[in-house]
Amino acid sequence: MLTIQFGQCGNQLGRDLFSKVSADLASPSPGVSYGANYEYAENTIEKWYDGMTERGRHLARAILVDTEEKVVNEICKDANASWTYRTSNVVCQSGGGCANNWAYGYKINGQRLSNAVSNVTRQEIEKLDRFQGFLLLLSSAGGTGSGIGSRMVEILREEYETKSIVAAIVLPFTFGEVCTQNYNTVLTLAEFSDAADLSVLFENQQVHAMSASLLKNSNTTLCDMNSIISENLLAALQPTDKARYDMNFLISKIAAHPNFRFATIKSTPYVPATSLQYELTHKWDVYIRHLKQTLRISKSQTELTHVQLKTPNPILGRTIVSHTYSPCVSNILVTRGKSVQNDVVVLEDLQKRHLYPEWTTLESFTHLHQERKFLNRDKFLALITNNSEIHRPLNAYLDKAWSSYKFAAFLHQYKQFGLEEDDFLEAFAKVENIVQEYKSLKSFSGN
Ligand SMILES: Nc1nc2c(ncn2[C@@H]2O[C@H](COP(=O)(O)OP(=O)(O)OP(=O)(O)O)[C@@H](O)[C@H]2O)c(=O)[nH]1
Ligand SMILES: [Mg+2]
Repeated sequence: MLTIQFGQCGNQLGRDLFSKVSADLASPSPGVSYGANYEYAENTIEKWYDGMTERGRHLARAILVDTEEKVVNEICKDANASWTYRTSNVVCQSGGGCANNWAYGYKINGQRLSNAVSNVTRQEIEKLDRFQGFLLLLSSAGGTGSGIGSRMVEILREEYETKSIVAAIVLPFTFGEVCTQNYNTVLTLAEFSDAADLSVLFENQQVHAMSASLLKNSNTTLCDMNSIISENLLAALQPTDKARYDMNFLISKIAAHPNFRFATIKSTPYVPATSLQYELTHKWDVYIRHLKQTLRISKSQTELTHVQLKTPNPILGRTIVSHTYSPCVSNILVTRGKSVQNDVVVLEDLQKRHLYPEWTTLESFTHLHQERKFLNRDKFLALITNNSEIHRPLNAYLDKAWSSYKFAAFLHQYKQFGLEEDDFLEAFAKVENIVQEYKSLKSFSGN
C-alpha cells in the first residue's frame, strides 16, 4: 500500500497513523503466540513500511505533499521515533499554501506539483512486488488537500486504472472555520466520488465530540482528533485472519456498487486514559449491540451524535424496543482480541435482514477477526459501514455551498484561477445525486 498525505491535515493525520502503526507493532503483550504475532508484524511491515534507515528506523511508505513547508518540516524532524519518512518523498514547493481555495490547489499548484508527485509515486510502486493500492489522506476544507488531492486522484485513476484507491477525507466543523470550506468540500466530494473506489469520511465535529465526551478530553486538540481518526483507520486496515487482506478485498466488500462509494467507521470501546486500569472489558455481544445502535436512524443529527457518544451498556439493547435502522448497502465488522468459549463473537445482530435493502445480497455483511490485541487493548471493534445516513453530512455541506452560490458569494476567488460556473454546477449535480441515492435507500421490509 502507498499512502499519500496532502496538505496540513493529511500530513498531520499521516504522521499519527504511522506512529500508531509503530506503537501497534511494539505492543508489549500481543495476546497471541510468538508465531502469530510474527506473522502480524510481517504483514504490518509489508503494508506500511519501505525498508529501514542505517540506524534501524522503519521508513514509512508514504509521499508527503504540501504547499507550505511548516508542517512537513515539522513532521519529518522527529528524530526519536522508531520510524521516519524518506525525505526524498516530500513534494513541497513552498508557495504560501492554497489559501483555502480548491481552484488554486487544483488548477495552479496541482498543475505545478503533479509531475513531481507522479514521479515519486512511480518510483515507490516500481519497488514493490505486489502493489495493494493507494491510501490518500486529506481534508476537504483547505486548498491543498482538497485541490491538489482532487487533481492527483484524477491522475492516479488514469495512470493506474485497475489499482485500488481508498481516500480518508476529513470533513470540516460545520460552524466557524472559513467560508470557502463548503465549496471546497462539494468540489472534493464530486471528484473523489468519480475517481476513488472508496472514500471514508470523518467529520471533525463528530470526532471532536467523541474526544470530549468519551475520552473526557475537555481541551481536545487536532492531535487528539487525529489519534481517534487514525485508530479507526488502522482498526480497519491492520492485518486480519483473512489471508491477503488488502484494499481490493475491502473495496469489493464495502463499495462494490458504483453508486455507493462512501463509508464511515464506527468503533468501540473508548476509555479515558485516566480510567484505563479500572475499566471492565465487556463480552463481545455488548460491543456488537452498541455498534448496531450507532446505525439507528436519527430524527435529528443530534440524536445520531448522541448514540455514538455513549459508552457500551451491557443491559441496553437486550429489551425489545423497536428502532429504525439506517439501510446499509454493506457493513464490515472487524473484531480484534481474543474470542473464547463462553465469549464468542456473535454476529446475528448485524446480519439482520432489516438492516439491508432488498436488492443487496447476503454478501452485504462481512466479518473479519484478528486474535492479536490491537494497540494493546483486550478488545477493539470497528464497523466499516456504507449506509444511508451518509447523505446527512453530504447534504449539509451541499446546502450551505448552494446558499452561498445563489448569491455568487466568493465565486470570483475561484474564477480568477479558471474555475467556471459550469464546473460548480457539475459538482453540485454530482453530490446532489449521491445524496439522493443514499437517501432513497429502503430497508428490506420482509413483505
Ligand atoms: N482532524 C484534523 N483536521 C485538521 C487538521 N489540520 C487541519 N484540519 C482541518 O482541515 C481543514 C483545513 O484544511 P488544511 O488541511 O489545514 O488545509 P490544506 O490542505 O493545508 O490547504 P491550504 O492550507 O489552504 O493550502 C479544516 O477543516 C481543519 O479543521 C488535523 O491535523 N486534523
Ligand atoms: Mg495548509
